[in-house]
Formats: sequence, C-alpha cells, structure tokens
Amino acid sequence: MYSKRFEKEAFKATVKDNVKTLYRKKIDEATPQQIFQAVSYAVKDIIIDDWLATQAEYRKKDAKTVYYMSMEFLMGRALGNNLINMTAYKEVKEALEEMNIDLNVIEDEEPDAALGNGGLGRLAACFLDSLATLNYPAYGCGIRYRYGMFKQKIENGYQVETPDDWLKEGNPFELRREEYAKEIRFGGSIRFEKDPVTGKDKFIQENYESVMAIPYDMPIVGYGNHVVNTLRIWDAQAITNFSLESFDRGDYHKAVEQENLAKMIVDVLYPNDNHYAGKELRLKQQYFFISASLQAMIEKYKKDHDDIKKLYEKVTIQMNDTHPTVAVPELMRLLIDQEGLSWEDAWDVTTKTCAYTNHTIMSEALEKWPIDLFSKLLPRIYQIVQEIDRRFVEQVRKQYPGNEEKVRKMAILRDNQVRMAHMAIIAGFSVNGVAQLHTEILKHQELKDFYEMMPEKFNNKTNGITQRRFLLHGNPLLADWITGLIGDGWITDLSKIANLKPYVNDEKFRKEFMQIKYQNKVRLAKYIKEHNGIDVDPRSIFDVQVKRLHEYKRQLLNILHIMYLYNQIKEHPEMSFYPRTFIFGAKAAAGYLRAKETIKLINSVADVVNNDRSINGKIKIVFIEDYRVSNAELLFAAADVSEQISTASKEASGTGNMKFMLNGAPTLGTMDGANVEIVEEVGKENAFIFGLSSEEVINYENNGGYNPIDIYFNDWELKRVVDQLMDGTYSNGNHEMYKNLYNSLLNTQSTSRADMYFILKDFRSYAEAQKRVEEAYRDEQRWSRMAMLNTACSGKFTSDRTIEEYVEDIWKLEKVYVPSGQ
Ligand code: 26W
Repeated sequence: MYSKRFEKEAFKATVKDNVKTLYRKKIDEATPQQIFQAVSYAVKDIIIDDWLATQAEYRKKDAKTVYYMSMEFLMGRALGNNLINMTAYKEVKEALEEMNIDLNVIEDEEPDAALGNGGLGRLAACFLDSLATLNYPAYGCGIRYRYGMFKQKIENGYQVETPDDWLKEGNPFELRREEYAKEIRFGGSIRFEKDPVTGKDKFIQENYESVMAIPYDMPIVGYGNHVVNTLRIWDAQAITNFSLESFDRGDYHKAVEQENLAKMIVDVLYPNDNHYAGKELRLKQQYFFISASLQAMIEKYKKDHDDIKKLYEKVTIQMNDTHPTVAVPELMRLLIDQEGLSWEDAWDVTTKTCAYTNHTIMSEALEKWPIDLFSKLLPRIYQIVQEIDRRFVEQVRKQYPGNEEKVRKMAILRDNQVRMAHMAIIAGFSVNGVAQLHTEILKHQELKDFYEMMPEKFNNKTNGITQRRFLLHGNPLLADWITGLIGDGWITDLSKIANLKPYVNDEKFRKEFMQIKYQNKVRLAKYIKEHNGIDVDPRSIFDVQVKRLHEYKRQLLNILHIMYLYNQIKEHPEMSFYPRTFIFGAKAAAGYLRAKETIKLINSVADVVNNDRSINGKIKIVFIEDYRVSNAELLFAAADVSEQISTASKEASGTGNMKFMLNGAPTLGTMDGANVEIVEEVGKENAFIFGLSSEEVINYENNGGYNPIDIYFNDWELKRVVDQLMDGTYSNGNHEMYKNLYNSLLNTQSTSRADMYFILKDFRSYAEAQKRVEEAYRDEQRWSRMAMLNTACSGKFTSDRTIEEYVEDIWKLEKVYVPSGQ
C-alpha cells in the first residue's frame, strides 16, 4: 500500500524539495521544526489523492453520512498517527534515518491539537479514527479554536496556565476552504410578515450582528483502507465588505466591532470539564459552529437530492453531550424558514435526524441557559424552542393528566432557564449513556421521567479507544511483540487480542511481556529525568493517575494515602515496603480552587518525600507537567497500576482506564463507569476493587450525605494525615495553604456537604486494596499473569466496537470501499 508514493528515494526527494521551496535551505541546514513541516507536507500530498477518491466514492454511492457534532476534538498529534494509518510509519522512519533524521524527534516538533478538555474530546477523536478505519462516511464538525487547552506550567508547586498557541508555526495538515464560508447571525429582533405570494408566515431577522464561518478541513486517515474522512472545524471572520462599507461611512466602531466579534468567538476553548459556567460567549460558539455545519450539510444534501423531507435517509446528526443541542432548533429554523417546510414536516425530519449522547450525571455540568441571555442572542431560535416546549408540555399533560409535577420536572423552559438536556432528549430519536452502569443510572435516576415516557429512545454505548494510537503508535515494542505472536489482525479487529490468552500460561512469554514493560518504564524514567529532574527507579511499581483534576476523580484520596504511607515508613523504617513511584498528571480548570490546591499539595508532598534521604527512595512522587495526548502515550505504555478511583456513580465511563488495560496495567479502582465492564472482562482476581458501590453512594446522597466526623475521630492514622493538611508539614509552616481541602473533608467552614466525595469513607478500603497491589506485585509470576491478561482481555474496549454499535443501533450506515486514489 502506498508503495509507489512512499518509495523511499522519491519520498526523500520530496522532503528535500519541500525544505528548499518552503525555507530556501538544504536539508542539513533545516531546523527540526522545518523538517517536521516539510515531512508533513509530503505526507499530506499523498493523503490528498485518497481524500479526493473517498469523497468521490461517497457521492457516487450516495452513502448515508454521520455528522458528529462536538465542541471538542482532542486530536493530539497528526503526523505519527497518519503514517501509522497509511501503514507507512516504518518505511518513512527508515527513509528519514538514511537522511540522518530521527522520526521521533520530528514528531516531537508537532504541537498537540488540544481542542478539547478530556474524555469527551478524546472520545470524539477516537471515534473519527474508527469511523474512517471501518469505512463509514463521517464528518467531525467543530471549532477551530485559536487557542486550545491551556499549557500547564508548574511554578513553585502551583499550576500556572499559559496560552496554547498551537497554530504559531502553521498547521500543515489543514486545508482552508474559503469557498464554503457561511454567514451566522446573532441578536437583533424578529419581524413577522405574510408572504404576499405564498401566504406563508415569514420571519425576518433585523438589526443583527453577523460573522462569516470559514471551514478548515483536516484529513482523518483510515487504517490501511484508503479512506480519508474529514474533520471540519470553523474559523470566524468579519464580513469584510460590510465592514468596509461601514468604514467608508465613517462607522469605524461598527467595523471594529464586527472584527472583534469574529475574533472572540473562536478565540479559546473553555477549559472547564464537567462544570457549566453559563457564559454568553460559549453559547455564541455553540450556535456559530452548529449553524455553519448544518447550513453546509443541507447544501451538500441538496446537490444530489431534491426532497428535503427525506434528509434523515442520508444524514444522522450525533450530538456529543448537550453542547451542540442548539442543532435541534437550528435545524427546525433552516427547514421552516429557508426550506419552507411546515412545522410538522420539519419536526418529523429533525426528530429522525438528531441523536444525543449523555456524558455525565454531575448536576453542575448540566447546561441551563438563562432565558434572557438565550432569547437576546438567538431570538428566532428561542421562538422555536418555545414552540417545541409548548407542544411537549401539551403531550405530557395528555399522558399524565393533572400531574403538574411531571410538567415542572420535564419541560424545556422552566425557572427562567432553557434546559438543553431536555431539548436533546425530547427531539432526539436516540439517547445514550457511555457505559452500562451510567446508562442504568440515567434510566432509573437522573432521567427517570423521560425513560418512563419514552423508553424506546434509551440505549447504552460503552465507550472505547483506538488501539492504533494507544498501542500501535504509543507502545511499538508491545505492538510488534503481539503481532509476532498472533499476527497483525488485532490492529483492525481488537477482539483478536484474546489470542494472547494461551501464551499467558507460558512463563517465557510472561517474562518477555514484563521485559517490554520494563523498557517502557525506562523510556518514561528518561522523560521524567528530563522534565522533572527526578531520578525514578524503573524497578519500582509505577502507579499512575492521569486525568483531569476534579474532586470526584479523587486525586486527593491518592495523595492522602501517600502521606499515610510516608508516615508509616517514617515510623517503622524496618517495615517491608515495595518501592513505588506515584505518578500524577492533571490539569485543573483555572478557577477551580480546590483542584488547584490539590495540585499544590501533590507537589509539596513530592518535595518533602522525594528529598527525604531517610526513606531510601522507597517512595517517589512525580507530577507530570502539561498532561496531554502526546505524553499520555508514554505514560500508558509504562504504567504498572492504573488508578481509577472516582466516587462510585460519578465517572460516566472513563476511557483512560481502557488505555491502561490495553497496555497491561491492572486497574486499582471503584465499581464505577466502565471499570465495572473491565472487571467483567478480565475477572475480579485481576483487578483491585475497593470502596462504596454506586447504590451505596446514591443512597447516602438521597439521605443527605454521611458524617465523616466519626471516621475522623476513630481512625487516628487517618486523622493524623488530615491534620497534616493544616499543621504546616507540607507548607513550610503555613497553616492556610490547604484549608479549602481540609474544610471540604470536614466541612468546618464550607457551604457544601462534608466530604461530598466519600474520601474518608473509602480511605481504609483503598489503603487495603493498595496493600493487595503490593502483595501481588511481589509475586512476579502472579503479577506478570495479571498484567498480560489485562492486555489479552481488552478486546471489548476498542472504539471500533463502539462505532459498530452506534452504526447498527443508531446511525444505520453502510460501509463504502474506496479504491486507491493513485
Ligand atoms: C458545560 C461544561 C462541561 C464541559 C465538559 C460539561 C461537561 C463536559 C464533559 C461532558 C465532560 C467529559 O469529558 N465527560 C467525560 O466523557 C467521557 C467520554 O464519554 C467519559 O469517559 C467520562 O467519564 C466523562 O467524565
């Protein structure tokens, strides 16, 4: 495949040529960044042939397409991944070696495309990879943020955010498509008219502000199948001729305003994860990319079809959480106001086109826009929402006569708010959760009323991850070894990884497996030495918790337990203790105080413990700065233990848990999210499970919480640890530094419930599970078996399986096979 174009000498010549034309340099004078650009342009050039061929084939087959609408796509780096999926990674690596260029060094020149916060954004990226690999027509639709997720610096133990200027050097893989620009209108007022000819109602928006949306397309390369799908992200631009006109009239302000509005809309990704802030600019972002994407979608459909009432036969819109749910009223608007459909016909199309995925039950994450703000920014959209709500309420009253409680609970408009989740459920033909447990909680707790009224909409789609990035690219040693044993079928069919199981019984293979893990630990230790200046021993247990920082994910439980271990070792220096390296990586939302305090605490404990010679390096603590997709790949490959310790019921699924499992790290976790299914696959004897169950947590919550004070006073070791937050041990005598954390546990001053996330409640159970980890690790035979079984049992957690389920149950797509574009 690609043999002609990736013919070594030709490829080398193209790279040299690109360096010459782009930079007027010889290859040995070029900087690594310049070589990255030159190589990427050479690669894009090859991709483009297949890109054209794919789009032509889709059109010829008139294939149904899914539009995956998402505010976030956490793509990470493209070069290595594209080469992997073009099955040209090794050839290109060799070709570059012959020019004295190290591909890994060149890959490190690429900034991560970090247009997402965490799980939801990375899931979208994995889905695009799977869709292309499985031959399904798909668009990702999103925003081309000028600045992605902030870069994290750790200064004096504190998180400091700096802007992520990811486009600084230019993005070689994107294609600007000026000719597909769309106008987006905000604000103003709606005038109502009867069309003199048709007699139909007409809605005219006046005194609005508008911007142009310009699409940038990024290729999404399928694995070894010549399919290239598109991620279309929108940039904003002022409407130039309008501005100039204003300028000519001396209306300088108007011109500048337009310019500013455009710049602001796509300026930055909101760095909140699971926390709704209600900012007007965010609603602008939502409507901006949704309106642009839907206009483009309808335009494309109409090129080859003339009955807009059958749109749903060719198109499905998947809404990634509530963030894109303004798609519902916007599609209604386009169908009614522009396409001339009646309300009934438009509703029929919309409700057969839109589907909704829920990613969280955390109440503070639910988007509820103030009606005031919503109706001012989107006056016509608001009218449509009112009508959707009016008709829905009517239906509820019919089905539940006299039950105004139902209406209150289920309406879209209530208490001066637009409840976006309700709109998504009412208009969507499918509502799915992202793991079995999560979906059950939605059906029987959070969305109970909706489930009772429309059970047929609800379904589960357990998340998955792409093995192409998180094993084939991220862990080449293990990937090659697996392929050597069972062939390379696992790359596109991860269920085949189960063929490793027989080898688990042979000590020789277990040894080889652990040898590879060791080499990956050496690779990570080198990264840590370079970035943190800390020496870690690759023979110690690498215990890793990497994910967004959030109270419900309980990084605090992890660090309190480390403080407890440290106390024990200090007190009983003779006690047996297997050396551990505790590794953290996490970004905190900029305004999230407790989360930032937790980062400071981890770093302060690290300072004290890492520099205490008396414990002989038994514990090392490392905080990986700026955790992101690219360094995540190193971390998963090197982990011995996967920390998945959220308060049961709070983590909808988790996907990091699956990446660890794939790379042979047993889970230390609660029965939450997809952990439940991981345990189901690998067996509970090959995981370390602890803590309250989701029912227990929900029960406590329904009864006002629990009282941590008893635990605090009856467990002196735990009390000592909690008190150390206040006694200056980890703050050079400052008694204030961790008071928010202390208060969150004991509620001495905080307004919320004490220990909302059951950290003290689960502490002993966690400590005991950690003991079991140590015991298991000491037994090399047993550990190697557990680790290897985790890899061998990870087949279910590929996003390929997830996508096939979406296709089968929701999207109803057909596979399209694409001939090579060359
Ligand atoms: C409006 C603020 C906001 C921002 C982001 C609310 C909610 C979010 C996301 C839904 C947060 C998120 O990333 N959720 C995660 O989605 C993953 C993919 O389904 C799951 O694996 C994680 O458990 C879930 O926390």
